[in-house]
Amino acid sequence: MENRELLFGNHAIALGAYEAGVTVGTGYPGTPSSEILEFLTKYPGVYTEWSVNEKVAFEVGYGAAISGARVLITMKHVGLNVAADPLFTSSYTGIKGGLVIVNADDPNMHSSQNEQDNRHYAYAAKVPMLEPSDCQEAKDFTAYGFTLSETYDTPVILRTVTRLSHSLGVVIPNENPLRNRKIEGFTRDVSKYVMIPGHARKRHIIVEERMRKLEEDVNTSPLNRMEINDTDIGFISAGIAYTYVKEAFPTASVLKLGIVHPLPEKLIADFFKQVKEVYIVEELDPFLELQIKAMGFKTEGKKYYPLTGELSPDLVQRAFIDKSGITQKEAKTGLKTEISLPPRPPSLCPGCPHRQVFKILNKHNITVTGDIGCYTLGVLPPFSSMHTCVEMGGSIGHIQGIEIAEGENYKSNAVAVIGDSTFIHSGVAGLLNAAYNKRHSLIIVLDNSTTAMTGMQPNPLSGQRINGEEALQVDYRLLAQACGLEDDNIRIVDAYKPGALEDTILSLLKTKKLSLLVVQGLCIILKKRKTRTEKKNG
Ligand SMILES: Cc1ncc(C[n+]2csc(CCOP(=O)(O)OP(=O)(O)O)c2C)c(N)n1
Repeated sequence: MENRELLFGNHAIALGAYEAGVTVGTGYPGTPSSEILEFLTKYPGVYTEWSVNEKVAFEVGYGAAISGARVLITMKHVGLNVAADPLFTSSYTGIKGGLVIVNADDPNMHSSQNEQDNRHYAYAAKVPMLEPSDCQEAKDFTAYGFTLSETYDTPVILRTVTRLSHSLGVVIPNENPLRNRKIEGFTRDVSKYVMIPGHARKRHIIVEERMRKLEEDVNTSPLNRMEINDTDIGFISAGIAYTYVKEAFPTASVLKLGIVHPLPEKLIADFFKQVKEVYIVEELDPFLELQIKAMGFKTEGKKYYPLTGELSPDLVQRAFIDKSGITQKEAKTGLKTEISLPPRPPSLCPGCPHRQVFKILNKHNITVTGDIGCYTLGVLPPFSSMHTCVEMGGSIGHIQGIEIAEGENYKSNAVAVIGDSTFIHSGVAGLLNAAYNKRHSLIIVLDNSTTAMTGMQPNPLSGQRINGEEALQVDYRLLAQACGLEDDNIRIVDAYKPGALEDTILSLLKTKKLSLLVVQGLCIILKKRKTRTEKKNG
């Protein structure tokens, strides 16, 4: 009997990478992608790192790939916005060792600020995108991604979603993982890797040729398959939505797309020839639908179900019940996957070191430009002390903009609030910008020594690497001094000393000078974990 394992989608992705000979994994945490790199770290012979942000993760991974290593880069969907710049041009240069970028979308925003559909990135950057439907495919498609990447000399995106990343499924591991691949190292090739306009124009032509070839080849790829059953009704679907279609309409025909970019036009035409009525089922944007309609096929999709949130087997069944030949009665006795749970609004943990700061900011009616992390919950009562929150690192830019727009009338009772991981991710550039452009705001870093929101990953302010080894711990004071802040306007205070904290906030605001206040207090969950471990170890 084959060896079988019950794995999370994210674990299956890590295993797929390991089996395909990956020796380098980089990324930045973000739900639902974070565990992939943590699982990968446990495999022997793989270097992994939490990079300071997704753009750097991409660049480090790219450097390793053009040196011949097989590389996995992981991030959540908004992370790809941060890494979009190198993504687009790496599509021009190509790679050498296989490069797979795992992009984790979060339909329904279980833990995200938006629910953008990142299939558009594959289209726009002209790179192939694979979309697995279950845990076995998560492993197999990841491994296949490296072959595809090397065959076509292109980065490949593997798209997962929360429902897959965080689901458990049976996975059959490969008994003969491809380890000990020879890594040639970097070979200079200026016209390929140096994208000055003269080189890039030529590379763009290569990219378009590559896309034409891929468009042809995907028609016969085993990742795209037709399941012909009842030919009165059929669905085109991919990823997790495919599993909903199968549950909702087990007897319908389905064209299952494992490669969502580029689309297999000939295969699609063949499906339309065999099936009378074809509908498209996909979460978020009508990405497949618009392209398939543009190919000239008569079909519908989003007309029958929402553009927002997640789908479910019930929702898909309700959308197409009239057309399917299934009776309402049969449907009612069939699926019941939607359970309404009582709402459980999140809140800052009892004992969280961030609570005091928000209490003080609320007491003094201070305007707060906010950022992303656990501390975003400062927006909720009883604190009600966050007034902007858009993207990681945004708070420091927002406060500068408010100051500029208000000019002479700047109330100067505004502060930017940002977590330690977020500060390192993209806040430092904002601080430097504020110093350079002579701003006067107070920036408060809520330092709990971890990236709490995404599951306690270390960062350069917590002094540890992904594998637990000790690492550099950035010195706030030296950093702020290097950006040009005056020593008196750089303060580090204990989060659990509310009196000193309040005095410092008010006195720094009074100086009307650019100031950095670091509020330090270990994340309460991490503190409890540490105490437990210490007790266990005697
Ligand atoms: C571009 C981007 N990458 C990743 C994330 C996921 N994410 C949300 S908050 C956060 C960091 C939180 O850490 P920190 O700033 O230290 O605040 P804490 O949660 O510890 O209070 C991350 C990585 C995101 N929202 N956007």
